[in-house]
Amino acid sequence: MNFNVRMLKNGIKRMATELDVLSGICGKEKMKAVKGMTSWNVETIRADFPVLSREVNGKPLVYLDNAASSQVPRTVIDRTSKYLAEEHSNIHRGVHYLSQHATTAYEAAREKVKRFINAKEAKECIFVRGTTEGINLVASSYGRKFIGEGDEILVSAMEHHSNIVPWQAIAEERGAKIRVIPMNERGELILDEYDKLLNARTKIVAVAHVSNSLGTINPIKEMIETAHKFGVPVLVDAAQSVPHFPVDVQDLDADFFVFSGHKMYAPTASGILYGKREWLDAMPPYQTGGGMIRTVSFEKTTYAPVPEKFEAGTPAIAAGIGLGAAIDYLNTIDFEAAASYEHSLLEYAAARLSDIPKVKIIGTAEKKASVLSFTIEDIHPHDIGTILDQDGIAVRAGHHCAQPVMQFFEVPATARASFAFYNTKEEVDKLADSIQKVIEVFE
Ligand code: C6P
Repeated sequence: MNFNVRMLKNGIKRMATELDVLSGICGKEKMKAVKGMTSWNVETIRADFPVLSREVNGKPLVYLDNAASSQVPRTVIDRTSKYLAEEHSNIHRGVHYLSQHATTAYEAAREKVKRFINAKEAKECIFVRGTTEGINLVASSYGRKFIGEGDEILVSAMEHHSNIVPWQAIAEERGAKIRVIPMNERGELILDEYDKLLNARTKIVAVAHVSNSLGTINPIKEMIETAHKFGVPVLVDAAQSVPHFPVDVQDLDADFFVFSGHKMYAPTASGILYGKREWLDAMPPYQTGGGMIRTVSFEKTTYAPVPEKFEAGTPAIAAGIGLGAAIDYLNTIDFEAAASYEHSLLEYAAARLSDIPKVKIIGTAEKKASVLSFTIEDIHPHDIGTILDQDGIAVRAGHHCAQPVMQFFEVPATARASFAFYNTKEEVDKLADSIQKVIEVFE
């Protein structure tokens, strides 16, 4: 096809889509959101994810539980299967062909992670099973070396339990104290209070990049800069940011940066703890055993350098290679455009749900990503989730492993829709219609 004719055809197609989506919608916010959605070819992207074409309860699946676990593209499924079918072997141990091949593939995945988050060295990227394991590693290892009696650990009011409980455990063990950065009614951290909490006793700040229960994007670059003025390192829980927009650990100057593969289109049991080399070198091992040693005798053991020091035992090899494939996949799409599309979708969903009487959105920060938590008067979120499920719509209902957030907003739980770049405006409309149905059932 002639290039100009093709451009013209694409332009007409785009205009038609735009007109189509604009029809039946009113309100400035909705119009703005819809406009942002039209330059992303969501149908092409959806075709990459096999599960999205299935039905649930006789209805097309509407998957809005991406904050819990995102779906996996065909390329990742194929790469993981290929490893299991043709390349499976233990790594870092064998001289034989398969072992060397698997080692190369696994280490190539580490290199991909390094480039994806812009770490200085691949050695700074430790493979872990997920965010929970990564935070436990830092809390335990950094904590045993650097946290003592009377020291303080700063966490925020909107943390996932995985970024609270490991710190409580080490605080109890070491005689340290947890201090909490408060938030306002919109679900935004109060930075003036944060500044006041930092002091000479503060030994680490542990904060979410994006809240899984509210969707708030925290100003972590600014928070890291402030902490560094006090010489305090910062751990960023990036479980909910890495899947949704590009990140750069050097630009953020994060000391530790942790995320899970299964929320970024990779298999479960894959995840990364990034740590600045100087911290990782200074920290003792977390788990000990095979793979993390240099020499062992009954008198004395010496440890391997990073990353091996923190990777005791046989790792989740297929999952690690799958994580590399997920990064390859993200590199084939325009991730900035994906983020902008997703944001428009979130704004559209917020506008649609705000129009429904009785629905209350929990978490109205100015800067948000992916997550829309809501309640419907006194209807229990589990009932909301169950009725939506009958329409093939998957949302999460509960406390989202963030009970302090529920306590702050004085709700037992919320329903939560969380979006990925493969979700559509039509799916948001189905969500809104189904919520209407929930209200009618309980009237
Ligand atoms: N949040 C959710 O539905 P793991 O389970 O280790 O992969 O990730 C734990 C975790 C840590 N921090 C944040 C901000 C998270 O969102 C999660 C996982 C899921 O919100 C499951 S509770």
